[in-house]
Amino acid sequence: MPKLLYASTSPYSSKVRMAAAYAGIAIDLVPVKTEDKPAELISANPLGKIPVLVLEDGRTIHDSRAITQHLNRLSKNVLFPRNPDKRLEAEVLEALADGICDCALSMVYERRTRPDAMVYQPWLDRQWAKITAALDLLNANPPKLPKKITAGQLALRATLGYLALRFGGQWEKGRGRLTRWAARFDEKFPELKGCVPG
Ligand SMILES: N[C@@H](CCC(=O)N[C@@H](CS)C(=O)NCC(=O)O)C(=O)O
Repeated sequence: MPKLLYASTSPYSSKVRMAAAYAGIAIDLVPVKTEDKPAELISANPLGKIPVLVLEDGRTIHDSRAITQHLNRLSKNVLFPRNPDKRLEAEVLEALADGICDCALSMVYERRTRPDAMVYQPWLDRQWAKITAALDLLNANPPKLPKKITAGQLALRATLGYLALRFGGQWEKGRGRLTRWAARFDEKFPELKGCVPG
């Protein structure tokens, strides 16, 4: 069985776990602490980032978007529609959701890795402005939640879970459509709730 090097708080790992579950692909979960730079992780991904999918034949796949594409091929297009326009829409939604996480993670690392006096507020503000703009766009036009969803919706659920975990109370105000979207997602796909960052 393929192994996923992951962390329960990692939004990209969360997306991939949801994608595997949604596509009905069994994976072994191997928790990893990136700060310890474990040899298994570094040999699988020299960037030392998770998630990484380790295939049975020893090949390794990163990053999370390469993994969702791989899972899509394995599942014969359960994660991305065949129709080119719809597929593009799903890929862009995944990229936007991941992009929000890139900004959020950059803020978390700025605070976590620098001494307090060296935390650079303009950098935090710049990242927060990007997150705000993306959330406003999504709140104005939340993606549909039909029975058959794509990796785009999975990515967005993972992202909102990460924001709730690290920025709880800071992003929800005025974004009721998006918070309701997450609640509706959990009602429709209760089997994926355990994959939300936490
Ligand atoms: N673009 C990558 C981002 C992966 C990423 O940044 N993962 C974080 C955890 S959420 C990580 O491994 N951080 C450790 C580090 O940067 O050293 C993806 O989509 O997989």
